[in-house]
Amino acid sequence: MREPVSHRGAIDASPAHGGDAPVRGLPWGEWATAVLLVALGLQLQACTQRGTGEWYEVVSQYPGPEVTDAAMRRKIEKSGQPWKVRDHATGIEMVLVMPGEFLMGSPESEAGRFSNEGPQHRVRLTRAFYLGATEVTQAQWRRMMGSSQGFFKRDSKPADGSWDDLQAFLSRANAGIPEGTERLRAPTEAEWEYACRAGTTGPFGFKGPVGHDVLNFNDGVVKSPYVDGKLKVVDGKLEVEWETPPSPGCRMTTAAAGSLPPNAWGLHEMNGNLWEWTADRYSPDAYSGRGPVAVDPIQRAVGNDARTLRGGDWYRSARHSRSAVRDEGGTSTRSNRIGFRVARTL
Ligand SMILES: [Ca+2]
Repeated sequence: MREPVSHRGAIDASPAHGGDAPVRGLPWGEWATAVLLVALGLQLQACTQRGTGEWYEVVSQYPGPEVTDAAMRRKIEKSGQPWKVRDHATGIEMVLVMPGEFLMGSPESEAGRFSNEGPQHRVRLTRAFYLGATEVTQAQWRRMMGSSQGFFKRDSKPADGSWDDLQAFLSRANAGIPEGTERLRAPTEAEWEYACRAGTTGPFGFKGPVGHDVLNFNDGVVKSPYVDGKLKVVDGKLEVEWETPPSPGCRMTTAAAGSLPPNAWGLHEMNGNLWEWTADRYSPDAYSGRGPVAVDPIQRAVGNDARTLRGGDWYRSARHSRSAVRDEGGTSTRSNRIGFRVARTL
């Protein structure tokens, strides 16, 4: 806005200039007109970008204080891309994850490890992407689908459902955006674990001890999920028959989206709460033979191939909510323990 003079040539070519008599009549008219037209031009340019190119509105240009990983902060600020955005169609808030490398899978020394978590190997992700700051909520689900979908009903809680349900949701969210261009999608398994770890190398994406204040999990032992032969929800929580009751603070229900502390990249409830669908076909030995560095790895899925689930859930022990844990789900599998998180490449 301080450079109108350098744009005088462009103003002379503008048909608007000659018709702007009141401004031209002033001694400083040329200068004022230049300012006006440059301002109008900038506004027009901004409108064009919003109208045709942008699928989001900016929530926060710069990383919030919750992004405690200094390296990721620097990458985001250097990129010039907004850190947190809100997808126009769904209302989902998403945070920017910049490219980088990490060790995927768990080391053999990790307590509670399952064999399908290895071999641990280096992965390089070459493209920045936006990832839902939380699991998809029931309010966001209803906005797209017209009806709620969640076993523990509340707008602020995550929706649950199958891979096929997610495809229906994405189909509506991406209406009008051509296939073959960037659209909302499920994250790849590698993207999911990279974002869950957020620079950490331990069992969980958060630091400090495992507790109900940082992870939604169940540290009791369930004898049966049924009471009197059926699932019983009281005050929004599942009542079960216990073999061993859990410690105080155990929820036995989903936590509201974003209610637990974020990881170092600003993502909530990656570990625990609900399992999340990823785009990869499930293969227990997916990591074998990936070489020294796997670049943007994905197990391509076709049709009804079982997909890989990540993150664990409110019903199982913390062991099942570790960052490296991998499970599988058939595409039509619905469960009150499986939800959704969406991604989109820039
Ligand atoms: Ca989760």
